[in-house]
Order: sequence, then structure tokens, then C-alpha cells
Amino acid sequence: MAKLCSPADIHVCDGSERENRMIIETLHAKGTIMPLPKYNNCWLARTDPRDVARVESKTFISTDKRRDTIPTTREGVKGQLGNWMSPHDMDNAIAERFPSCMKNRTMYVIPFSMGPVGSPMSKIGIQVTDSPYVVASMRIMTRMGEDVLNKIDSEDFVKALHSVGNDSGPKAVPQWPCDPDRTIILHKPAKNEIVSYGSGYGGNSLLGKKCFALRIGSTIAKREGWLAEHMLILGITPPNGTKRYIAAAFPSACGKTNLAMMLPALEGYKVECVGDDIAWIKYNPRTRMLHAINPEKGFFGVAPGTSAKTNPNAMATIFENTLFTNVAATSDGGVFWEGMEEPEEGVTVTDWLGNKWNGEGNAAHPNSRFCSPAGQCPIIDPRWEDPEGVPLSAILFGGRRPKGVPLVYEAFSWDHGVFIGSAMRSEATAAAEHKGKVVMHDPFAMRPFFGYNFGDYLQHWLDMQKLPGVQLPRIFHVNWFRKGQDGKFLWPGFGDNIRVLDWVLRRIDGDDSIAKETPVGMTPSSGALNLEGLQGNIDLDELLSVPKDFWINESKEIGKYYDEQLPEDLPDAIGQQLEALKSRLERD
Ligand code: GTP
Ligand code: SPV
Ligand code: MN
Repeated sequence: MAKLCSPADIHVCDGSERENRMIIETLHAKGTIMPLPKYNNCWLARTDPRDVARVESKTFISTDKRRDTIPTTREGVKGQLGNWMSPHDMDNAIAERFPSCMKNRTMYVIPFSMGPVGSPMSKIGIQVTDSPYVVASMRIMTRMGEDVLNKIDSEDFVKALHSVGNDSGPKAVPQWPCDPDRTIILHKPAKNEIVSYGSGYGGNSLLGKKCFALRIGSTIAKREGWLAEHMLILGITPPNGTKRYIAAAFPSACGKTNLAMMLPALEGYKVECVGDDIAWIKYNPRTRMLHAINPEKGFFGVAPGTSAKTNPNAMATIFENTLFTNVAATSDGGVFWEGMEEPEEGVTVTDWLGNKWNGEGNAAHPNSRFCSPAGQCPIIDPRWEDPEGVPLSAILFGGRRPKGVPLVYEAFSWDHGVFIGSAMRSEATAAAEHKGKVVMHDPFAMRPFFGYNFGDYLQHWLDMQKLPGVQLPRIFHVNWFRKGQDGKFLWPGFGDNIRVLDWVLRRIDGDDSIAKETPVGMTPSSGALNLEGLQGNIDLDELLSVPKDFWINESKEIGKYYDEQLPEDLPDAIGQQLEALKSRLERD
């Protein structure tokens, strides 16, 4: 890589505190980050305004056969389930961008582990990068350094090459080099390789996250018989003391971090956080359950909307040893974003672009983030680094559905649950380059992250039933984002979501009296949700309703999606589930 990129210098990261101070000083001296003296060891980075989110359209998986990566679509239909590139074109894309791209820069070599070092569920990677911001972030997000390097005794690790590139055009921001016009994110599953050029932001550059833990991870998982998913993991202890773990897949910026750290509004419940973004899930022959680890070591969380009211546990986590990106700064050395408590009298705000903020427009970028050590979370689960992972009792799917989709419903079976995951849709958010609030298909919250053909992925999920003696988690769908006639959310969300989790737990316990059958699944029967102490008027009938016309349309839309996007790759069992939904709706 050094021969290709011609760096001025090579630094192999040991992960030490001393090294970290050196990296931070380098970033400070370059003007990439500024100190936030209001807090302990916190820093703010402002990116080039053209480099603020993941770029799905420039993200490719490279395999010999196109169909190994993406389903064959109907003639004339643009595929929405990932982008394929031939190995030849991938080589060319690299050759066009990387030669001498690190000239005058240091090449950092980052050995890192996804998952606790030494856990049988963990995997090792090495990322080469010319961005000290990436080094500082990877140190928070992964287990990085010497321990990991010492574990490497073969070629069995994921190889990740990253350069921010260099666009010296008129719009360039010197302290945040990048090359937006030529940005490209490439993956070669056959060789466990990732190559990323042109962006320093988030999932484009912290290659352990989406590129490794999800895209390459899902291909390894397919080969080895486990699952790599875009899911939070939490532990929940109800008043009866029986602790359970659940995982939940919501699309980007749809509430994973918030649910993973929730402060329950119901008395006597305890929620503890294992992870907020990614779960690696594997059958454990000892318990006969699926066990999950969080492969990450930090949170790269959405800042806007985070407040003492919505997410006090996040607020207690992120004001120490944190690297903020694209949030607003306050004149007293702190940070600010939309939804956060107002700054004190006399304190002025500088927006994420570095301009004085007059209260109009966004102070923070909607996809601005905090990058904080997970161990700082006051409710981090005692087993969050358990090498065996935690056993999953339930899996939730969910998204932003302003209309028609009830607060919660439960799948009739595993096949039905997999169907529900495949049919997930959600409003677009600022986490990627999409414009507007259009409702998009986002199956399993994985649309931007599949490492292989979605049809094969569905079959792999279905095949989990074949594990000998397996006790699979129950599957549910939730929607915190249904809106009333007035355009306001019908459900208070956040800490009150415990009321839904409570119902989920009681269903797992086998209480049949609290659910009623609807065409889409089992929903809470009248009076079954615990609404004790809930403020204000909640239109529960509306929240839980399953409008027939809406769902007839929805089922047609799902059918159209399958037919256009995977006419040849959809497993029969999923097609049958759609037919079953349609006939239940007819009967209704
Ligand atoms: P990624 O890190 O992009 O994968 O996002 P995420 O799924 O972790 O989303 P996160 O928890 O950061 O939430 C994104 C936005 O949704 C924030 O602005 C939250 O305030 C908001 N949000 C989260 N939970 C709820 C909820 O229950 N109700 C409402 N109304 N908003 C919520
Ligand atoms: C997401 O978009 O789902 C994220 C943020 O978690 S990023 O790391 O940029 O992918
Ligand atoms: Mn995410």
C-alpha cells in the first residue's frame, strides 16, 4: 500500500494514550479539530460541507458474478439493493485514484478488533489511512492497537485501505481534505478487502463500522452460518427480575441509539445497553439461543434530538473524551444542536459551518455526530464485552412510518418475521445523501449495507430455523413515528417506549390474553399496554389501528417491490407470506 500511495511517513498505531495525545495535537495544529474547554477532553471537527454523510450511490461490492452481489432486477428497473462492480473495474478505480495519494502525508496503520479481543465471535482488521481524524475516531469506535497486532498470526484479517484524497478545487477546505467528486467505497468479499477514497466522514472512513462489520461482515457471516446486522442490543429487567436481551433493526437515524440507552418511563424497569448500531449474531450450542455481540467499542451517534429529556444516558456519556463532528459551538466552549437544551443567557452560538448563528436555519448539521467511548455510558450492560455474547429473546424491526403502521405488532412465525423484515420501509433521513422525506424500502435496515445478494440473505435468515434444537427469538415490528391528522407524532416515544418493550416481554413469557390477531400480526389487545402515568391524551385506537385500505395498498407495494427488485431471487417462503397477508386482508 505504501508503494501505491507514496506517503511521506508510516506510523503503526499502538493504541496508547501517548499516541492518542500526539494524534490529537496534530489535528489541533492543522485546525481540523478545536478544543471544547467546557468539557473534559472533548473536541469539535467541522468537515468540508460536501462531506457530511455516507454516500450509498458511490458504494460498491465487487464479485466475479454480478448476481452474487445484487439481485437481478426486472428489465429497465434500477436496482435498489446495492451496487456491483467487476473486479477489473475495481482495479481501475483504485489505479485512477490511489497512486501517490498520500504524498506529504503520514500513512497510519491501524490494527483493530471488531468485538472483544480474543472472543471467538470477534474478527480482526487492519486499516491503512492518511487521516489522523480517522485514527482518533477508530480508537474510540474499535479495540485498536498493539494487543490486536500481537494476535495476528496469519492472513486471516480484513484489509482496509483509506485515503481522504485531495480535491484542490475552489471549494476545498484545507483542514478537511476530501475529494467528493471522486469518492468511492469499494468492497471485495472474496479477499476480505475494503478500499475507500475521497471521504473522511462516518461510515465512509471509519471502515470497521459499515464496511467491515456489515458489508464484509455479512458475507463472512453467510459463509460461517451467522448474522451481521444493523441492530442495537439491549438488556431489560422488568420488576419480576427476569432479565432478557433484545436486538432491534431500525434504519439510520431512526432511533437505535435512543432505544439502546433509554431511561424507562415505567417504574421498576431497568434497561442496559450492549450496543447501539451493530450486532453480530451467532447460534450458541450451550444455550441453544442466538447470541449477539456488539463488535464496536464506541458510539457514533446522531447529535440532533439528543437532550436530557429525550436521552439522559447519552447526555451522561458524551461530554468526556468525545470527538464531535459538525455540531454547533457555543461561546462558553461547549456544543449545541437542534433539540438540545438552550444555551445560557449571553452565550452565543457558532453554526457547524463556522458562522455566527442567528437562530435561523440549522445550527448543527442534521447528521452531526458524537463519537464517544461506550464504556462511559452509565447504563452499559455488565455483559457488553462478554466473549460469548448475550442471548436474544426478541428481535424488533421498525422504521419511520407516518401512516398506517401500528405502534407494535408481532410476527406469527419465523417465516412471517423474516417477511416483515424484508418488507420494511422508512422515511429517508440525513444519514445518507437522500433528499426529502420520501418513504423508502429499507429491508432489515440493511439496504445500504448488504454485502451479498438480498435474496440469498433472506434464505440465510430463513435457514436459521434449521439449527438443531434452536430456540429462535420472537420477532416484532414497532413504529414510534406514526402521525395524527395534525401532523404530530401520536406516541411520545423515547422513555415511554418501555411500555411497548414491556408488552413484548409479556408476550415472550407466553401471555396470550394481551394480544389480538390482525391481518398484519398480533397487536396489543384493549388495555394490554401499560399506560400508567402517561402524560397527555394518547389516541391509542389510532396508534394501534390496522387500516384495511392502507394495508391493501402496502401489500401491493411490497409485491411490486419484490417483482421489480428481485423477480428471480426472492425465496418462495417470502412470496408465500405476502400471499398469506393478502388473503388475511381480504378476509378481514
Ligand atoms: P444511526 O446512528 O444513523 O444508525 O441512527 P440511530 O438509529 O441510532 O438513530 P438515533 O437513536 O440516533 O435517533 C435519530 C433521531 O431520531 C434523533 O433525532 C432522535 O431524537 C430521534 N428519535 C429517536 N427515538 C425516537 C422516538 O422514540 N420518538 C421520536 N419522535 N423520535 C425519536
Ligand atoms: C448510519 O448511517 O447508520 C450510521 C452512521 O450509523 S455512519 O457511520 O455514517 O454509517
Ligand atoms: Mn447506523
